[in-house]
Amino acid sequence: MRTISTISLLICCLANVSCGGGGGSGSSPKPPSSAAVSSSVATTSSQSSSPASSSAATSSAAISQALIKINQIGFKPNSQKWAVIPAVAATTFRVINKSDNSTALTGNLSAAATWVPAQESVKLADFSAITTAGSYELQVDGVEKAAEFTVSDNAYEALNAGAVKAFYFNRASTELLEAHAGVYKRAAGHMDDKVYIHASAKSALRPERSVIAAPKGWYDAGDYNLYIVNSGISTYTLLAAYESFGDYFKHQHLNIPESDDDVPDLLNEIRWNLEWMLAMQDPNDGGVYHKLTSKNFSGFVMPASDVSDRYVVQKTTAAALNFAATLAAASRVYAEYETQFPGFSATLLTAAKTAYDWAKANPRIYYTQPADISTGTYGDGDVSDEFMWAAAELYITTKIDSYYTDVNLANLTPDVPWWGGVKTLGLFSLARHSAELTAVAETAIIKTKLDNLATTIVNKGSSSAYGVAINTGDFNWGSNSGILNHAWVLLEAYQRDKSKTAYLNAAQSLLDYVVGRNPTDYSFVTGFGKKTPQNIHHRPSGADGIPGAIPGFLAGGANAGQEDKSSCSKPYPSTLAAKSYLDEECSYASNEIAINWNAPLVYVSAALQVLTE
Ligand code: 9MR
Repeated sequence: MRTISTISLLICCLANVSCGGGGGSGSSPKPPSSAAVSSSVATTSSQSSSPASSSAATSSAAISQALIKINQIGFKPNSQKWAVIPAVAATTFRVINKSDNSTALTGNLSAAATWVPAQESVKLADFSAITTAGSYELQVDGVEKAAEFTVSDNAYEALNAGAVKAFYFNRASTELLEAHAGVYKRAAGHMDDKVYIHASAKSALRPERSVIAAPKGWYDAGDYNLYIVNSGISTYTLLAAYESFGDYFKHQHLNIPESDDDVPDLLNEIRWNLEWMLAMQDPNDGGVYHKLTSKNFSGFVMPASDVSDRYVVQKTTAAALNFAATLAAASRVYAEYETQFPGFSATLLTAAKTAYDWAKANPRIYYTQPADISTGTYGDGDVSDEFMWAAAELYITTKIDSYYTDVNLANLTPDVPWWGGVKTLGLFSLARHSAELTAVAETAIIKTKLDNLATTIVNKGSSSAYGVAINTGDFNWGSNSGILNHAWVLLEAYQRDKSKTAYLNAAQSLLDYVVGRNPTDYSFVTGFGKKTPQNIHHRPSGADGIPGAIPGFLAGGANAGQEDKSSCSKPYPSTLAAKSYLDEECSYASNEIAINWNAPLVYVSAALQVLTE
């Protein structure tokens, strides 16, 4: 899109420097373990600050070297602001304004409580009363290091732009020019203009080893393959962000090749992937191939050096339905841009409908990994949720009531979405569009179902010593995305009822977790925060010869499964769930990146930027 507003932040991102503030913090509905958290804002700016490190009154033996856990990006003036403090003896904290060393706030800490996923005893500091833009330091006697944080009106704009730009960095079939990619420029690879039909995907009109073209799209993750199931949820998540915060995205400039057109850059970026998705449909029957892949994962080489043959593999029901849902949603979004992309919206809708019809005629074709293929599977033996999602999106876009009937709302028990569980995505869309639906839509029930899920999440956080709505069971492969998907639920529900500030605050806490308020001390977004992943399991980041990681990518995060531990020469630092994170390239189970992990980061960072007023 044609504006030049955020170039400076992109320079910062392209240079792979820390784009966030110092340390930040968190927020949440209520301090979980104590009613004792209270604070008072200083009335004058002349009070002197205490030393940033140890208080003179505290003996060195009692000083904790553990860090204060805090959002490292910063806060908006009206964000709730929380930090997790090691359980030292102190019962109070203070906030120093760095501009003049004055004490801006003093407050009480909550009582110590143990956070089970990390077996840490901690206290919480609530410094939400700091509502003036600036740079601050949070100090607690007995904690060696103070924590820095910033407050600003545009707290999450750079993070959000970086998270979207990561999709550009993961584009297949194209050269990345220095003008857009800076030091991360690279030669084109995976043109995918000659892709073989794998034996598992053969049909009369497309026999085994016949050739199709299916270029573009985003690499799924740290590998160079593309999978429809995961592409679908990722693309929908970005579309949902656009549907929710279109005015915000209309003003975002990402410096991507299409930035000079008059289409929002987010939609330019999404279109790159939609074009690939369209090519993954067999025009002869409407079925959709599950993935486009090499037979095995490539080595850690740049795209241009991976010249292995590429295949489309097996048509599946899950792929057809993910495709149908995503393209139906995209059709209504791109209808706004008919002048720029003539016929695109209609093409998307036709493709969505034929894929859905194929799925209804082939309702139980599950992915089976062929013996000669070893890349990711995204296998799913239950596609009832995919049917609900696709039906919901087709209904919203076409207003044809029979699609609504297919949703079967009575059977939809919402849960936090992930690539294998997508029914709640349909609920999100129905709730977002409830004002435009036909008479058959049970809008009150839709809203209640969403509300109930959001309430469950808030309650989950209310007893957490870290003040976050996650527990030991949430630390699985890609946990950071699950954590942000919890926030996404809360933020969809909040937009439907803005009196529910507990939803917004619980979502803030979840973002805080991902960008620093967690036991690892990492902000899990490359290049954004004080301590960020350097060695992500991402082929271009590993092979480009440039130290550190390409910016804007969310690492998978702590994963109690530690499925990769035998592949890594370095051990995980702990067996505890929330500490099972290893910033090593070998750690595909905790330190890979993926498009479906970045997508909720885009949604949540935009939401907190826009909705925190
Ligand atoms: O995100 C996927 C995770 O839920 C699974 O547990 C894991 C193992 O099957 O696979 C993850 O997806 C990977 C995909 O199969 C291939 N590209 C990289 C993805 C992220 O690790």
